Amino acid sequence: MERDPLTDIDPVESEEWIEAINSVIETEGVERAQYLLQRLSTKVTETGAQLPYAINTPYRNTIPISKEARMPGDLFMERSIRSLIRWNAMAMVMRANLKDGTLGGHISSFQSSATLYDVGFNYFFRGTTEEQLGDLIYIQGHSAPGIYARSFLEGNLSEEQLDKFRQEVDGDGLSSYPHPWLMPDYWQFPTVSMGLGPLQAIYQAHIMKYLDNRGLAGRGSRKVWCFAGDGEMDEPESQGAIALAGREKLDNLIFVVNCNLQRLDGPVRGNGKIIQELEGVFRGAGWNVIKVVWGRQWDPLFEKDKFGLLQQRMDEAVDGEYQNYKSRSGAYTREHFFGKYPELLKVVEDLTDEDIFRLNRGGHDPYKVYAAYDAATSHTGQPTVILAKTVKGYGLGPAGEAQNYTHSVKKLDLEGLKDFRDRFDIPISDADLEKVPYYRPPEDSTEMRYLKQCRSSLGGSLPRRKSDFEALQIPPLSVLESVLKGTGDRQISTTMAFVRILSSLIKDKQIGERIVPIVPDEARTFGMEGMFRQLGIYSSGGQLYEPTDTDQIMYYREDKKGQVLEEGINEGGAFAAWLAAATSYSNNEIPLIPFYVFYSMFGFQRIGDLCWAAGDLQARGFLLGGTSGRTTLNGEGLQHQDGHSHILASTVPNCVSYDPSYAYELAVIIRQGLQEMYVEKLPRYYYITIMNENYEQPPIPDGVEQGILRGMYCLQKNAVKSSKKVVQLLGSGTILRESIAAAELLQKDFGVIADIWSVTSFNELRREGLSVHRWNMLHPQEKPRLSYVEECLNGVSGPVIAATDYIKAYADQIREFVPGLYSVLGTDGFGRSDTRERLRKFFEVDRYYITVAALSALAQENVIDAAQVTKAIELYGIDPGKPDPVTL
Ligand SMILES: Cc1ncc(C[n+]2csc(CCOP(=O)(O)OP(=O)(O)O)c2C)c(N)n1
Ligand SMILES: [Mg+2]
Repeated sequence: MERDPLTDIDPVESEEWIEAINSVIETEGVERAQYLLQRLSTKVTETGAQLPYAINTPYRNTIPISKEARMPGDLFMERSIRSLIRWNAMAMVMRANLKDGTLGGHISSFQSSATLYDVGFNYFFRGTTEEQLGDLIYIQGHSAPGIYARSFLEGNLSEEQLDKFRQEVDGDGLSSYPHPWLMPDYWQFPTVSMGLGPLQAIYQAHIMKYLDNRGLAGRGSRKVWCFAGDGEMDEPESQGAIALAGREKLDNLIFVVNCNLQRLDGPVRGNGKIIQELEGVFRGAGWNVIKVVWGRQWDPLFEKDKFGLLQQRMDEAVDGEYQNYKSRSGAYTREHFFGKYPELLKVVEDLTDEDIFRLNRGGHDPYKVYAAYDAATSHTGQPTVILAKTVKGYGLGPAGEAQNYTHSVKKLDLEGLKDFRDRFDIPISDADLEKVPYYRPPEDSTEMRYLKQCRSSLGGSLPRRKSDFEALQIPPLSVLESVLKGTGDRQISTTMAFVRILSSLIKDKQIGERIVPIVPDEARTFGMEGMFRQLGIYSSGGQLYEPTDTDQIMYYREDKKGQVLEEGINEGGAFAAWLAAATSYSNNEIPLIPFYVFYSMFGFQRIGDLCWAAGDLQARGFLLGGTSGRTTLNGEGLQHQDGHSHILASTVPNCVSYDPSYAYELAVIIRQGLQEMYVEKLPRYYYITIMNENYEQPPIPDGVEQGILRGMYCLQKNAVKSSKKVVQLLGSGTILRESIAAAELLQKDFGVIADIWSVTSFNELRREGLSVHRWNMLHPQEKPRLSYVEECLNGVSGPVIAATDYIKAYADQIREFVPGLYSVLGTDGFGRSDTRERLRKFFEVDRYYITVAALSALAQENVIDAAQVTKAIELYGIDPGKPDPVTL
């Protein structure tokens, strides 16, 4: 017997065990072997022993050769097509940078993942047909050139379009990364902000199951494919929701992690192994893990590896070393990888250094990738992650293959181009090489026919995005009559009004079932728990236990057909669920109306990047920022009291935002949102803040609807022509009620008359004003137009004083459009817990401060004497030496 180089104290005994298990496999099958191992491992763990293989397997392919599904197509044909895609992808980046060295772009990422995409496009990714809706594919953002290059070969993009890569200003260029906003008929998912793709993909698959269970599913069974980088997996967003996918058994979801071992600056895990780490993490989260580490060339070496020495060497080498084997040479690999053990050197003694260099990685071997995809698509009961090992900058040779700098390579020199051309057999002559021409074989060539055949049998070219959808039938405003008519003496909050509005809409025959209420463990905070029983909480497993509150009317009812999405304490995930529902009009061809209700402080601030992606995605739906306002959410404290989400919302160009005071305003805004998004199909989404302060909700006054929607309207017109001491008070959110109280003080204590305006949206007022002023600037000789703010305030007299529960910048936005003196009160500074009254005094937005601000403005305009202001300060007990709250 040969010497076993592994540290084995009793090789004979080891051999007996292996023979025994072999005989079980041969006579009784693998399942029996699995059972016995299970029993054995249970036995061993009784002693307290830790079994590492429960979570990690050796560093090799998960699918053994004997179980690999065989790729049916023409390997050589596919290689030559893939080579052309590689070339054109590289050429488009290079040409963009030859034209203007500042345009950027990436070559190396796609070169590492070309085979991963290609096998998918050739065999697995289904397009939309009469019978089925297409698969949904999240593409790694900076691999976009490779996807364009395929579209070019397939005849869907022209050379002129490729030449406009990253030149998007004219509107006809190809966007730098996948951006549905810029290429609405092509890209489906914005992915380039690392981590958002994986998170969105998980919730996309989740919402597809939800629709399935509710009987709203579209045609056919579909898969969500998510391509991600190994570096990208470090984002908390990438891994943050994988447990949900495992728990929910999302077998419609496949992750493909391109493990090229590198990120932008250097190795992902130089001192460890990213594939092994991810294997453990995903397996622990309940995923089916398929490692595709080694390509076919290694198979014969494994056969020669009697004692697992090759495996041991593979297991012990770290990623930093693996990177070296590909950035250096075959000779280097022989010496440093195989050379560690003389027995291993023997295994490769018949191979030349070139042969050793060509020992390929799994992610570059179409056979191995095919087998993995085949296994993933037929796996049931679990999501699958494919961990494919590749080489970053594959094929670039010394110009960048596996080099630390390769992420930023944007061009090759002439030698590099020649090498690349020769390596991939691109039919371009030396003379033409310098221009880096695109290459597309003639239409009737076998390659082109093969390529087109592949796609037509899978339902057509991808990516493709559907923008249009069937408009919904939205009920008239009168269905919200109960909210519009006011509450009389009863005091309720706008949050309670919202719940009433939502209940009415859910009862509507046309749109009721399309409404998707989403909460991140906050339903009770918002008084929405009535929906638990009424609509049911979605649970793919139904309810396997009797809830403790079954005897209550509003018990915690989980249901397979539940309509409410209760996503737990997980604002990012709940928002991603909202995104999937808000884009269902496109991705599932079923418009949904999601209402995501959350603590407003944990909205835009917490998950701003997803809110930005929502704009790119043309999401349609409602975000409700609950318990909003710096002083309205009394109690809680600094990290709860939101005084700036509106400013953040205003940065998303197609997010329409409102801070209404009254229930009827809320009703009008929601009705308009439904009309704009689902009837007029405007690509926008709504952010509305709602509050928890109870007060009497007045009935809707006549003729205010347009004003509510445009951003302000006159609530009380008190001044008459003969009035001298007049001010205009603007209030938003519940602070409007302080403005109303200030008007009374002004009149009673100082004989000043105030008109009162309810401002529902300083953001919308600013947008409109800016667009009007822009028009005026560009049309100097035409009659200037008036902004809506000017329209409202031009004819009125007196200074204008605005007060809000948001930072001053919120109300300050309209300064440019306010004629005359404008002063703004807001809640700048860190929040803190106290009563509303004390908080409003602290932040200087209460009725007394509004009164003082109004008098101060009148004094500045010499309408009253400054002594009147001093009198007010004394009368209301204001301390002029009080520190500025922004400093506290
Ligand atoms: C949130 C975020 N941070 C940083 C970047 C910049 N960035 C783009 S690609 C990249 C490296 C990606 O590495 P990896 O995920 O391993 O992908 P590879 O190119 O290696 O396939 C970085 C840091 C980004 N796009 N998004
Ligand atoms: Mg990488």
